[in-house]
Amino acid sequence: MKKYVLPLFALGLSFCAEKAAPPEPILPIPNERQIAWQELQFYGFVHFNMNTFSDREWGFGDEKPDQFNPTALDARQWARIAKEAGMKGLIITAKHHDGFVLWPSKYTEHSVKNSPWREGKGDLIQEFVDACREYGLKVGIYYSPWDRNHPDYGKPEYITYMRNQLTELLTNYGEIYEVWFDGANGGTGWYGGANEERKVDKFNYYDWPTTHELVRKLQPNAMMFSDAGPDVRWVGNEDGFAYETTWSNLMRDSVYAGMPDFDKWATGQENGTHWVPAESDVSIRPGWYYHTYEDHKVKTLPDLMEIYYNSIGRNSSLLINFPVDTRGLIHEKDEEAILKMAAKVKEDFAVNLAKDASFEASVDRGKGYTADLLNDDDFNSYWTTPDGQLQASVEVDFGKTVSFNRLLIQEFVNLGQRVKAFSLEKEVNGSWEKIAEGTTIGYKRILRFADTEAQKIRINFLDGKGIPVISEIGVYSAPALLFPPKITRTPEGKVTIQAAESELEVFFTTDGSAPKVGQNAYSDAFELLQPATVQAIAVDSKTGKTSDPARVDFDLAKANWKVISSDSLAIRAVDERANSYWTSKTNDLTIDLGQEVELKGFTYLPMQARYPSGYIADYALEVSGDGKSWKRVAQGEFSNIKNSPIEQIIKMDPIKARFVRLKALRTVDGNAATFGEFGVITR
Ligand code: FUL
Repeated sequence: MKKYVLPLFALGLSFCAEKAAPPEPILPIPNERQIAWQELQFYGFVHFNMNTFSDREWGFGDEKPDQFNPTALDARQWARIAKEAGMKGLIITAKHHDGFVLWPSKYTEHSVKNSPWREGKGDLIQEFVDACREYGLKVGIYYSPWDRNHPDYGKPEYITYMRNQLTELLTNYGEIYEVWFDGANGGTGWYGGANEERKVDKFNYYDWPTTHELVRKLQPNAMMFSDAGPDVRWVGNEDGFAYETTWSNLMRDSVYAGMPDFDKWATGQENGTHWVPAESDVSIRPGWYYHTYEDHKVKTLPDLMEIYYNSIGRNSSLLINFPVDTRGLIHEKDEEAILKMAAKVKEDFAVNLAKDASFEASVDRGKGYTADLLNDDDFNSYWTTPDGQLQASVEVDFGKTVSFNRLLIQEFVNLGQRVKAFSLEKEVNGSWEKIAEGTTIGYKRILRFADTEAQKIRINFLDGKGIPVISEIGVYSAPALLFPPKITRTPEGKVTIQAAESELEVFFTTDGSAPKVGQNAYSDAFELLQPATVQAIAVDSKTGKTSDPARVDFDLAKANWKVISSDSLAIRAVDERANSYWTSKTNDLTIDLGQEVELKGFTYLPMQARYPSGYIADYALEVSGDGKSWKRVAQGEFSNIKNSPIEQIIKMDPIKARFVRLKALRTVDGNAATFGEFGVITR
């Protein structure tokens, strides 16, 4: 607070003054359940179920309970890691799209009760709940409405089945904080042996209002998640990123789970009728389920920090997934990654430079709503302006010059989300210079910008749905992160390793061993035609800091490949550039590998451009020795490719081939097939 020498009578007056009337809320506002939930911010997902053992992302429904057999399952390990990472709860996949259930449900045989795990006497939901309670974590349940195992899926009987199972889950395991209804539903499946496609009317089939009522009755405090809420909504991507403009308001009556074009709604709407805040979900690896071949694709610290700032820093909660492995444990690498992230978040927000600064507003609403409440660490106290005063600014004087690169703002959203535009300025020789700006704030907004120095800053509230009502303002100086270098290879086989900044040194290996400081320094691009693993670290010799290692598993270089097509652009499918792609009018890609190879699989990267089209959903791979007679050697589905367009890795029995052809049997949207990048696996 600014220190004034006040005449005694003025002090007396200000002590007697009544607290001013609070501002009117602007609807919609969060209810009590949502207010309690919004404080959680960060919690975890556990994807562990049949897919863990079938090595899939989406099971077809024809898997057998005896495949489910973790060797060292320990839910306490999951809870310990989540707790150490600062998560407030965990959500488990009680039933995924393949229909297998992790508890001994009365209503199905497709359950742990018929698996070898704990000799069929286990109840994984119970073990999970016990572990979470021991570590003080809240318990959440993921339940897939789509069920590719159940014979009745698509018929009214299935809805009764679903409600019976939800009743078991929401009655027998104590307090549940979030019930997660996945939006993916309807399509091909085993369905009790029918092996067919079942389309459902996503708006009407589930009769959601009745199911919601049931959940409310059994668990009045549970938040219900789906693409469209009712309590918390999907952020519209599986990257863990909310948007520059993110409203918690949503036209809830016109959105529903699994609707087409959901992306349009993902940012929320300024004039949304209901309070449905966003939740950003993302896996710590490319896939949601565990695959050994992703052991070296665990997100790096810079990846995870990007996710943190783009979710929690953009008015969203963050749900990070652990793909628990076949032992039944969170993999060591995933543990290491999440704990590094937790430590970095702590480091970035270790000192609030505004804690002892003085705050002065251009205007305030009077006693009880003054600017000194902006750094009192109490979300429930706030600064606001008189009615009608939409524009205002707050000056922060640090008392001395400080260096900073983060601004954290919280809006008191319990009275509705308001701010539409704000900016941050610093004082330079008596005039104001803009540093950063933003649109929405919401529960929490964090702006990042380059290191800058000032004694005084000013936050300007420029536009809003009503007067600004602000709980907290914090200023931080986050230490710089050392990014792992980028490893790339041209189709001709030239490998380049590039550090994020030129003054960093790079050390690398190509023999599978870990790179070490001082050994094998990188200077120039080198040739690598055969399959090999390249790993590299960046080192800052001034500070002695070392980055996480970067790693790329290269297969055969594409130097002698020929794409067989009359379209000259087809080369883009094998140009080793993730951002280029080719649209195939014939829905296939044919390649002459230039030599006979022993093929052990292939990779397909869907196009990565902003507006996706023609992702392959169902594929076939054919091979040939002469380019004339062909043999189909693999066929299947790229599960979840629509929401998670990551590189698809398909392994198969070894086969000799000189020519390969990847065919799209179906694309996600029915458009001509697109190819971001195609590769072969020969090792
Ligand atoms: C998606 C599912 O299809 C994925 O398999 C995963 O469970 C993810 C969290 O939601 O819609």
